[in-house]
Amino acid sequence: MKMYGFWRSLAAYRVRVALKLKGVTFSEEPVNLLGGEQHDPAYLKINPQGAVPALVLDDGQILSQSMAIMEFLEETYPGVTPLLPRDPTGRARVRALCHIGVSDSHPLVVPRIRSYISKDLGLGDEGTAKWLNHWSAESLRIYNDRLSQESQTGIYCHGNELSMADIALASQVVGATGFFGCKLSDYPKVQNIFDALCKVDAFEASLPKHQPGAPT
Ligand SMILES: N[C@@H](CCC(=O)N[C@@H](CS)C(=O)NCC(=O)O)C(=O)O
Repeated sequence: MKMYGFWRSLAAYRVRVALKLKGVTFSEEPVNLLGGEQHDPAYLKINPQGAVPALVLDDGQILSQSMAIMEFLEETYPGVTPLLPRDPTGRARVRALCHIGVSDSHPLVVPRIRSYISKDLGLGDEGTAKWLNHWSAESLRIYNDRLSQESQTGIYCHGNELSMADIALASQVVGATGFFGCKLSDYPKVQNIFDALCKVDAFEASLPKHQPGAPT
């Protein structure tokens, strides 16, 4: 398989981790989001949405949207590192935890939104940085509150087994602390879980700092 990604993309991070946890062999082709390559006509043929990740399967079919790709991988490789619990309520909880990051928070900080509020709406660099910090902090606060309060939380987001929720959580932490000025120590439960996740090779090896193109 081939994944179109970018070193600092949080959505590509999610798919990178999932591919590694499932033991899938893949190559990664960078799309320079900071240089606008997502708008190149050649890339728009791969993903008309102009976003990464896009996953090209061995038979040439192309998948997009990190959540849909994680679900696809789970359905295709159910026996390798299951990413959803078996019980329906557990599955609903894991998916809900995913959507806090994937659907509610991450879309507020992607390049197209940053550019629109900064340039088109005139918020400028300082206003945009505040926006990014605010919504990133809000997502970590919500994760921290839920994960602290709910009895299903274990070493990881859902008990002591890895799940998609951990992938979504880690991607939010990576963005919030790496790019948008949040302090992980303000969210102790999230910090504990993220520390545990970083001991898992798929999470650590997928971090932006290890990807080609990342600043040294
Ligand atoms: N909901 C999508 C988000 C995809 C997305 O927006 N990716 C960002 C990078 S993290 C992107 O490529 N943005 C391009 C842009 O905003 O111009 C997913 O989870 O895959």
